[in-house]
Amino acid sequence: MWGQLIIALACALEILAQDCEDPARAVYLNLTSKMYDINGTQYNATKFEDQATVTCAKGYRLIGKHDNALVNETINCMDTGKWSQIAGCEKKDCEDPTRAVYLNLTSKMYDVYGTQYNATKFEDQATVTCASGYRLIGKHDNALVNETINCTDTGKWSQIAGCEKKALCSSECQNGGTCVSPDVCECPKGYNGLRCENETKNCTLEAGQNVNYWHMSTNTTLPEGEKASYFVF
Ligand SMILES: *[C@@H]1O[C@H](CO)[C@@H](O)[C@H](O)[C@H]1NC(C)=O
Ligand SMILES: *[C@@H]1O[C@H](CO)[C@@H](O)[C@H](O)[C@H]1NC(C)=O
Ligand SMILES: *[C@@H]1O[C@H](CO)[C@@H](O)[C@H](O)[C@H]1NC(C)=O
Ligand SMILES: *[C@@H]1O[C@H](CO)[C@@H](O)[C@H](O)[C@H]1NC(C)=O
Ligand SMILES: *[C@@H]1O[C@H](CO)[C@@H](O)[C@H](O)[C@H]1NC(C)=O
Ligand SMILES: *[C@@H]1O[C@H](CO)[C@@H](O)[C@H](O)[C@H]1NC(C)=O
Ligand SMILES: *[C@@H]1O[C@H](CO)[C@@H](O)[C@H](O)[C@H]1NC(C)=O
Ligand SMILES: *[C@@H]1O[C@H](CO)[C@@H](O)[C@H](O)[C@H]1NC(C)=O
Ligand SMILES: *[C@@H]1O[C@H](CO)[C@@H](O)[C@H](O)[C@H]1NC(C)=O
Ligand SMILES: *[C@@H]1O[C@H](CO)[C@@H](O)[C@H](O)[C@H]1NC(C)=O
Ligand SMILES: CC(=O)N[C@H]1CO[C@H](CO)[C@@H](O)[C@@H]1O
Repeated sequence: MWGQLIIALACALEILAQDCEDPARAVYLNLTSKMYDINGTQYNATKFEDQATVTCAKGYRLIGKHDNALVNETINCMDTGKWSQIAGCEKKDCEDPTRAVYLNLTSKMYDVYGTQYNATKFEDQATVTCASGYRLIGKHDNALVNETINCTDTGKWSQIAGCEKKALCSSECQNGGTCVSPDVCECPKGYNGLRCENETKNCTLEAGQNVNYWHMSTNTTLPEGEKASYFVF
C-alpha cells in the first residue's frame, strides 16, 4: 500500500517537474551550453537538478567580473522548471594598449563604428602613434609613426610592433631619398650618392658594340651601375 502511494507520488512529482530546456536557447545570444545530469554524464540534460555550464562566445566574458579569463558559469535547473539566474556575457576588454610596456607611443581607440573614444572592447581598434622622435620598428622609414591594432577575442590587443628612434641624417636626403638609418639615405631610382644628390648617369651602348660578350643589335641605354649581362637584347 505504502509502495503504491510512493510510486503514485513519484509519478505526480515527475509530471510536476518542469523541463528547463536548453539555457542557450533563451535570450542569451553570446553563449553556448553543455548540460549534465546529477551523475555528471554530459548530455542534453534539462530536468530538475541537472546542471549546465554556459560558456560565453569568442570575444565575450562573464558580465561584471572584470576578468577576460572568466567565460564559464554553472547554472542549476530548479524545481520551478527554470535555470538559476544566468549572469550573461559582455565583450572582453583589452584596456588602453599604451598602459602596457610600450613607453614611446600614445593611442587613440575606436569602436566598430569608427567613433573615437576610449574604446577598448573586443572588435574595437586603436591607432598607436610613436612619440615624437620615434618611428615604427623595422620599417626603415621616419614617416611611419602610426600602427592600427585590434582588440582580439582573447581580450588582448594584436601584436604591437613598437617604436624605435628615428634615423637622423646630418643633412637632409635629397631628391626624395629616405633616411633609413643614421646617416644613410635610401635613394629613389635615378639618384645616388650619400644624400641622393647625384643623378644616375645612363650609358648608351651602341649597336655593334660588344659588352660582356653580348653583341648589341640596337642602341641600349643602361643606368649607371647596371650590368649589361642582365639584359636580353
Ligand atoms: C545515476 O546513476 C545511478 C547509479 O548508476 C543510476 O541508478 C541513476 O539512474 C543515474 N541517474 C541518472 C539521472 O542518469
Ligand atoms: C543535444 O541536442 C542537440 C540539439 O538539439 C542535438 O543535436 C544533439 O544530438 C543532442 N545530443 C545528445 C547527446 O543527445
Ligand atoms: C569553459 O568551458 C569550456 C567548455 O565547457 C571548456 O572547454 C573550457 O576549458 C572552460 N574554460 C574555463 C576557463 O574554465
Ligand atoms: C622610450 O623612450 C625612452 C626615452 O624617451 C627610452 O629610454 C626607452 O628606451 C624607449 N623605449 C622603447 C621601447 O623604445
Ligand atoms: C578617455 O580616457 C582618458 C584617460 O582615462 C580621459 O581623460 C578622457 O576623458 C577619456 N575620453 C573620453 C572621450 O571618454
Ligand atoms: C598618425 O596619427 C596621428 C594621431 O592619430 C595623426 O595626427 C597623424 O596624421 C598620423 N600620421 C600619419 C603619417 O598617418
Ligand atoms: C584588424 O582587423 C581588420 C579587420 O577588422 C583587419 O583587416 C586587420 O588586418 C587587423 N589588423 C591586425 C593588426 O590584426
Ligand atoms: C656625387 O657627385 C660628386 C660631384 O660630382 C662626386 O664628388 C661624388 O663622388 C659623387 N658621389 C657618388 C656616390 O657618385
Ligand atoms: C636614364 O634612363 C632612364 C630610362 O632608361 C630615364 O628615365 C632617365 O631620365 C635617364 N637619366 C638621364 C640622366 O638621362
Ligand atoms: C645609335 O647610336 C649612334 C651613336 O650615338 C647613333 O649614331 C645611331 O643613330 C643610333 N642608332 C639608333 C638606331 O638609334
Ligand atoms: C547580449 C549581447 O552581448 N549580445 C551580442 C551578441 O553578439 C552579437 C554579435 O556577435 C551582438 O550583436 C550582440 O549585441
